[in-house]
Amino acid sequence: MKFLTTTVAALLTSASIAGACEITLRSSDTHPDGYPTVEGVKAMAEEVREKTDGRICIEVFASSQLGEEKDTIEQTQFGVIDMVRASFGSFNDIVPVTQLMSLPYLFRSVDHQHAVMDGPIGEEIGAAFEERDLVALAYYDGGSRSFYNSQKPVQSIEDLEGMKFRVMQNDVFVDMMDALGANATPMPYGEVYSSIQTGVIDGAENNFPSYDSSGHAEVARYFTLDEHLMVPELVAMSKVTWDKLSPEDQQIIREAARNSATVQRELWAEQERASEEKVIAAGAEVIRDIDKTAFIEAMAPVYEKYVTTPEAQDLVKRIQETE
Ligand code: GTR
Repeated sequence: MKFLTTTVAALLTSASIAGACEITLRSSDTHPDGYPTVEGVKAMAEEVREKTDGRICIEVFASSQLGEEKDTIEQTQFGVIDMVRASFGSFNDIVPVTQLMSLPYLFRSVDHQHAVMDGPIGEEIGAAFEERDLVALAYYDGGSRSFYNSQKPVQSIEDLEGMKFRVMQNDVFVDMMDALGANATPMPYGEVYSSIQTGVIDGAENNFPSYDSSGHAEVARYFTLDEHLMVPELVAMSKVTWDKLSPEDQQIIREAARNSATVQRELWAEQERASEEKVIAAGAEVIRDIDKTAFIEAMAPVYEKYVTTPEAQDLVKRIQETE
């Protein structure tokens, strides 16, 4: 009986807290609390809460609580989930232009990527999301991705031959592995740790913060810093949710999302360094002495396959020419 009373009291309390929020938006992220993307959306939530006097609350569900990335993107399209923070790589099947934005070695540096995403090209890409019932709110940093494996220190493309690597579930990354002579195993992020551990795959590829926070560094200690991908990350809102908001609230949300990108990018830079140091201290071997030019040249077939239409060629050219 006492248990019941306490439960009812707890329910009443949470109901009255929730009552302060007229609108509660659920936001999904695959990463855990403390990760820069999660903290970025929390900063956005805080600004939105302040500017709406607590009327609009954004609740961040971390650690894939609402599902794996691709599933949560679909649910966001349908308005089952209100917001999602995900890599462009997971949007490839839904928003075709993100395939081009996921091409290996397309971005030269973080500064180059910011110049592209924060300029007219970023606006253009944002509009493409809207056609798929998603409102692009902010571009976050995801650093550069490199290969890691449990077997041996990979120093060259030849070393990759025949090895099995998990990639995100999209065609560009499968073709990228083909171009390198390795085998791609597309699978959700949440399955990678056990797949490496049980030997289903030899390794995967990601940035230092993910390699660290996912625990992959524990099971795949050889990290080859080839930096083959720099994929933008996105905070998107469901168009279904967006259309229910007043123009004033939409404006507040847009601004808060933009401001949160600044927060996320600072946290990202710190986390990249911290994670690199942490995995090395824990025994990861980072292989830095590699011929990156060979990796870049090997990607030519991927560009040939995807950069075919005049529009695609023009976009890639404009990206490459952005200073
Ligand atoms: C991370 C990225 C996630 C997810 C993950 C993956 O770097 O932040 O959104 O895409 O990689 O490889 O699935």
